[in-house]
Amino acid sequence: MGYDIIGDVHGQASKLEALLEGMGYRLKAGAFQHPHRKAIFVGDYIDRGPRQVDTYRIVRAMVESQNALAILGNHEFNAIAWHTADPAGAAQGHFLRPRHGETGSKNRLQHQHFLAEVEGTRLHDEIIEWFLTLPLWLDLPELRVIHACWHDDYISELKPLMGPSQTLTRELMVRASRQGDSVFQAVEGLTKGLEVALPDRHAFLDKDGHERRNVRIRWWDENSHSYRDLALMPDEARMSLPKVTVPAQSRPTYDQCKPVFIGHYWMQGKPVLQGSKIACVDYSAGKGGPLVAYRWDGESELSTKNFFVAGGPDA
Ligand SMILES: [Mn+2]
Repeated sequence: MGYDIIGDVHGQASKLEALLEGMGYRLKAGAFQHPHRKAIFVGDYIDRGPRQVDTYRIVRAMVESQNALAILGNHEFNAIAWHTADPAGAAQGHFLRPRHGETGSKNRLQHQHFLAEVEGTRLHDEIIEWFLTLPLWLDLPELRVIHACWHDDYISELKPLMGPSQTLTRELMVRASRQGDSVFQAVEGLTKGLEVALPDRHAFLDKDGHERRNVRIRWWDENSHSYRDLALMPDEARMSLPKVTVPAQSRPTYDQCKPVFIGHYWMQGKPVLQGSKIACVDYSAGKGGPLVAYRWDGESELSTKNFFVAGGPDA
């Protein structure tokens, strides 16, 4: 069985249709299908794009007809949290993802295209229920898929707490929404990427002018070692970081036992591998870039030739 691992769609249903058709999938009985391949979606189906519900319908129909597998991205996690009453503040109308105040406005803005299509409808509930059925990762016999970072310790911590097939339970949703809870850290690490604390006294100002003492890193990059080289941030801010080695215990080393596919990182340019067994398939379809897939045919060493690009850049 060949797998086509598809990047973050972010409501760009037209790009998704073009990509699937370009790879030989055809719409039959309501679901895109291929005679001898399956699609795997790396998460982030919603937010930003013009066809939120259509994207959901395409992906769900493929999953339910066994033409695709799909995992949870941080945008689906946020959507569930937005829609779930906080048991500690339900009487005050609080939700797991804040809807009020400055944070609430920021959260609503990020979610606005999705809310514009579904807010207050029965369909909204239905979509959230379906998001809760999505696993946080796939560990198939031949390959792995996770939205942002394959991290053995976080995975081992969550596994015994999860529902069948690596899904988030309501209880886990609550813990994953409480900063300081180990479940929060694990879910955030897996779906948003690995964050490391800067060494003593180092801090930088983020794009909103807030002081930050943690940075997200390119966890897959085994050739770089310092905060400055590993940090994921605009070059100008990055150059202010110390050329000090990130401690080995703060970084996962990928065990290389099989290929792992990720999304999430808003890559640009021509698709490249992150390692011989690591490939990111997110090329910013949600921000004007193309939707990208990796067409996997059983190889244990990945090849740049197997990236498939469709539907971009935006006109
Ligand atoms: Mn993401």
